[in-house]
Amino acid sequence: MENQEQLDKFSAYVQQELKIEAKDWMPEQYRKTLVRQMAQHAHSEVVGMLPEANWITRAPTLKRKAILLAKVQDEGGHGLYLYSAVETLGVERDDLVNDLNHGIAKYSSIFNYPTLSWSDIGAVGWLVDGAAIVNQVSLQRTSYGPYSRAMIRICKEESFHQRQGYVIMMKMAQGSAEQKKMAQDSLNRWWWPSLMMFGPSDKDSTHSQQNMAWRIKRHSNDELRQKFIDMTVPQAEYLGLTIPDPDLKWNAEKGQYDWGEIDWDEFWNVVKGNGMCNKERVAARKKASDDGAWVREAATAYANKRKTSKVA
Ligand code: BYC
Repeated sequence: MENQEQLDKFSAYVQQELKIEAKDWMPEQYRKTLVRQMAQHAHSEVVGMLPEANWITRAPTLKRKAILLAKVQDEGGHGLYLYSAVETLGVERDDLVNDLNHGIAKYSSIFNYPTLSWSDIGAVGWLVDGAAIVNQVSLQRTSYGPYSRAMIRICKEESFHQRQGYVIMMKMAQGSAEQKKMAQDSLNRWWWPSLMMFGPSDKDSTHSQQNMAWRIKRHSNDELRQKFIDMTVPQAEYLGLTIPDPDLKWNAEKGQYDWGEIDWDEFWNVVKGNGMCNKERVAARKKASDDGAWVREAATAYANKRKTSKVA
C-alpha cells in the first residue's frame, strides 16, 4: 500500500540528489517505469550490435576490423550491465529477453535502419553513439543507483565508439570524390533517424513529466535533441559535409541552431514495428537464442550434475 506521506517522502528524497537503491522503498510506478526504460535500453544495446556486426567481415583493413569487433563486443557488455541492473528491480532477465525475441519489447528505433556501406559504420559511430552519449551523460545523474552506475561505465566506452565513427567519417570525407559521396550519403540517411532517437517531442512524450519529477530523466527529449544538434553541426562542417536539413541555421539570439521538422509519421511507423529492418532484427535475435539453446541446456545439465554429486 502506498500512502501520500510515503510518496512525498520519496519525492523529497530524490530532490536532494540522493540515489534510490535496489532494496529501498519505491513507488510501484517508479519501479515499473524503470523496468520499462532500462529493459528497452538493454535491448537497444543488444539489437544495436546487429547493424554493425553486418560489416565485421567486410571491414576495409585488419585494424578497422579489430576496432569494430571491440566496439560491437562493448555493446554486448552494455546490454549485460543493463539487464543485471533491471534484475535488481525484481524482474527476470529470461522474461525480458523472451519479450524481445517475440517482438513484444521495444528497443531504439534507430536500429531498424540498414547499414548499406562502410561509411554507414562511420555514421553510426559518429551520430548514433554521439546521440546515445548525449542521452546517457544525462542519465548518469538518474535517481536509481544501479542505472546511474551502469551509465557511468557505459559513457566511457561510448566516447571511444563515437570517436572511432568520426575517424572513419574523416577518412571517407577526405578521400576520393566517390568516398566523400558515400560519406554524404550516409549522413543524409542517418541524420533524421538519429534525431528520432531522443523520442517524441516533449508535448507528445507520455512519460517525461513524471520521470523528470522522479529524476529518472534529467533533461527532456527536446532539450537533449537540441544539445546533440548544436554539438554535431560544427563536426559536420569540419568534415565538409552538409546536414540534410534546408531549415538548419544558427540563431544568434538563442545561441543555438534552428532546424526543420522531424517526420513523426516515420518515427511512429518504425516504433510500431513497420520500419525497414524490424522483422529482420527480431528474427536475428530469435535465431541467436534458438541456436544457443544447446549451450544453455548443457550448462544446466552440468550444474545439476554437480549439485547431485555434491549432495551424494
Ligand atoms: N525508439 O514518453 P516517451 C546505443 C517510445 S543504444 C523506440 O518520451 P521515455 C548503441 C517510448 O519507449 C542506446 N521507442 O518515453 C548500441 C514510449 O513507449 P512505451 C539506447 C521510443 O521513456 C549499439 C513512447 O515512445 N539508448 O547507444 O520517457 C550500437 C513515448 O516516449 C523511442 C536508450 O535506450 C525511440 N527512439 O523517453 C550503437 C536510452 N523514443 O514504453 C549504439 C534510454 C521513445 O510507453 N532511454 N520511444 O511503450 C531513454 O532515455 C528514454 O526511454 C527515451 C524515451 C528518451 C528514449
